[in-house]
Amino acid sequence: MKIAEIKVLVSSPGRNFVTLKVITDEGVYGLGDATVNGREMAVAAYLEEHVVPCLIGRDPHQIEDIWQYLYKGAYWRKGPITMAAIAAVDMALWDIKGKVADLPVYQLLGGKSRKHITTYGHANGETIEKTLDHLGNLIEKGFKVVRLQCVIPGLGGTYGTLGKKKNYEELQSDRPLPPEQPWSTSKYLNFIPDLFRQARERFGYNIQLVHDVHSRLTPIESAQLGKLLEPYNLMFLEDASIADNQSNYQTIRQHTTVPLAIGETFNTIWDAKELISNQSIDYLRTSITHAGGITPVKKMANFADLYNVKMAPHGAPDLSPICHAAQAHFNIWAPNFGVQEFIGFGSDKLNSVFTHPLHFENGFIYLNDKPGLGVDYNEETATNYKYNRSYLPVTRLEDGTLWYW
Ligand code: CS2
Ligand code: MG
Repeated sequence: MKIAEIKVLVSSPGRNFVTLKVITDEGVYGLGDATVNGREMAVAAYLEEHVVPCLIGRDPHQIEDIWQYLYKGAYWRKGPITMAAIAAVDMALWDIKGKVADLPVYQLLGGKSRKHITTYGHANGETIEKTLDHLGNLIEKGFKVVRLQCVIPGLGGTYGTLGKKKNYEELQSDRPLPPEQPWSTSKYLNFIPDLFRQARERFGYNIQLVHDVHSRLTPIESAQLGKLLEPYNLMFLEDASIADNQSNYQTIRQHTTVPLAIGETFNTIWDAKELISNQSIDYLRTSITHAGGITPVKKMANFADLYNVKMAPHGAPDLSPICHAAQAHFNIWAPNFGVQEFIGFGSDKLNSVFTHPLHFENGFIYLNDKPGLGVDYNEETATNYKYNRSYLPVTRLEDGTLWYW
C-alpha cells in the first residue's frame, strides 16, 4: 500500500477548519485535523508546500517513521504550525491503519480502559446569577464537571463568555481583524472567588467545577487566586499563568493546593517536561491536533502517568470533529485519562461536512465501534463554506499595555 494523493481541505462550516485527506493507491483514505485557530492558512501552506511532496509514494503503515521524518527531519522543529501539520498526517495514518485492520483506533492503542469518557461543559454568563443558571442547566443534562466563566463587572466581555453572541461560531465569524478586549487583574481577583462561593452555596459540592484563567495572571497572582479558591474544591484551575518559564508553576505550587491544569497551547513534550517531572501540575491539556498527533500525545500520557498527572485534552470549538474523534480514541485508552472538555457537536452546518462516531449522554461521550477514527468529510458540501480570515482577540490592560488574551 502506498500514499497516492493528499488533499489539504479548507472550509468554514460556522468557523474555519483545515482537514487533511491522505488517499492510498488501494482507495483507503484517512483524515486528520490541522486547524490552528486564527493561523489556518499557515498550516495549509506548510502541508501543501513542504509536507505533501515528501509523503507521496510512502507506506502509510509506517506511522512512527513518518512522524520522525516530519519532526526530526524538518530541522526547524516544534511550534504550533509545524506540529499541527504533523498531527494531521499522524491522525490520517492511524485512521488508515485502523480501516485496513478493520479495528477502531483505540484497539490499536491498547483497548478500552473505561466504558465512557467523562466530559466537562461550559457554563458562562453576563452575571453570577446567569452563569449559575447555566450551571444548573448543565447539571440537569447530566454533566459531572462544569467550567464556570463569568463577565467581570466593569470589564465588559471577557474570556469564556459570549456577550451578545449566541454561540462560539458567531464569536469567530466577525473577526476580520483582532478585536481588542480590556483586562484588569484586580477586578478579576476581587470577583472570581465570589462566583465559586455562590456556586457552592447554590449547588453544593457534588458537582465538580473548573475555571480557565487563560494565562492572565503572574505566578504570585495565580497563587493568590488559588488560595482564595481552595474552600470551593475546584477539580482544577486551568492556565493559571503562562508557563514559557516552567518554574512559574513551582511558585504557584508553593502557595496553594488548588489542582493545576495547563497545555492547550503546548505542541511538544518539551513545553511540559519540567512541569510534569517537578509535579507542578495535575492535568495536562495537550490536544491531538496542537501537539503533533496521536503518536506523541500517547507518549506524553505515558510520561505524565509516571508523575500521577492526568490527561484533560483541550476540546474547544476550534478543534474539528476529527480531532475530537481522535481524542475520544485516545481518552478511552489512556490509563491516566482525567476529563475531556466538551462544547457539544456544533451546528447543522458543521455536521453537514463532518461525521464522527461519538454520542453524548448524561455527561459522558460514548464511542461507536467503527474502523479507524470513524470520521468522514463531505468535500462537496464543504465547498459551500468558504474560508474567511479570522483572528483571536488581543487583550490590553486598562492602561493600554498589551497583555495575554
Ligand atoms: C480555551 C479555548 O477551551 C479552552 O480552554 O482556552 O477556548 C481557547 O480560548 C481557544 O481554543 C483558542 O482558539
Ligand atoms: Mg483554556
